[in-house]
Amino acid sequence: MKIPGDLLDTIVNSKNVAALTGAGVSAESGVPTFRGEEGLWRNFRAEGFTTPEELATPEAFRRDPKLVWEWYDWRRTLIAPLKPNPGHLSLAKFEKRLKKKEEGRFTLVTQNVDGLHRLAGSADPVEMHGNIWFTRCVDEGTVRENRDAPLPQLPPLCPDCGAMVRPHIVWFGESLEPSVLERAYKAAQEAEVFFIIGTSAVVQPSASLAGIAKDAGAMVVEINLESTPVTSLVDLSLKGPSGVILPELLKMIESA
Ligand code: BJW
Repeated sequence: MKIPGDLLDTIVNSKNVAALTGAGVSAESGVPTFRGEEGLWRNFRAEGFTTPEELATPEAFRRDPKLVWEWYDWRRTLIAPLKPNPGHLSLAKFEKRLKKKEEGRFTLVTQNVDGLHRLAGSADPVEMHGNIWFTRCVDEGTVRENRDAPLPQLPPLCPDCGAMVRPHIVWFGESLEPSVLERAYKAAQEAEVFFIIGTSAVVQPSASLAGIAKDAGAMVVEINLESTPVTSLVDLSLKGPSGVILPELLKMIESA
């Protein structure tokens, strides 16, 4: 992997770094991505269900909560035994390294709901789309961790009030939590270097973060197997699997 010297210097010397990750970062752990040939969307469609875009909505949940929960229960059971890969682990190491610098800051923003960044050691990831291991009571809004996979009862019920709970996830058409959005925007606006890794960069508002970082003066680095709508704006595009590129990049940073 070749990185122009001046760009590597910027990465090595910066004190404030942010990264936005997507499903591609977890692909090498065995978590299916959403779009593309082997993506969750296409395979689910192939099963003859309603389109997943329609399924991952509050309307679908109101119409058929059991069907929506069956999908989540299947995904939770698939993800439960999976481990962070070298991509997740390198991001956690990069964060620790940066935080040792005086005033060093690293913000990990993720669209992933699988929780693998936390397992890898990332301290406080900004989970833009929620977390598949948490449920939310539809009546009281209470959020609880729930690691049962498979779940004993579908749909699961709130242990306090007996109402249904839903996955603590942001579906299409729903607003992101304001505090989460604020942290993500702040990270993009203040970063000296902004990484965008393993995302197709089509879902808003996450996809806009790279442009916000760029407009605020950051150097933007994309890591992906393929080009995306943001490739044309980035300063450096590293093509390949994040589980290979990120450890290599970390090695280059450490030996610079
Ligand atoms: C590798 C790799 C390897 C593979 N190494 N790389 C403005 C304009 C247009 C539309 C909108 C807009 N604002 C809002 C919208 C509507 C909508 C939206 O964006 N729609 C677009 C699809 C057009 N957004 C919303 O509804 C959001 N809410 C919102 O903005 O509220 C206000 C509002 C509402 C309505 C109108 C206007 C304003 C909420 C979005 C929530 C998205 N939730 C989902 C599903 C959650 C359910 C669940 O997980 O169970 O989150 S969608 C799905 O996509 C999931 C993901 O987090 C998200 C992003 O996917 P990601 O991570 O990019 O995955 P893939 O599969 O797409 O890409 C994988 C990439 O990895 C590929 O590029 C591969 O090449 C790469 N890759 N292996 C490196 N080893």
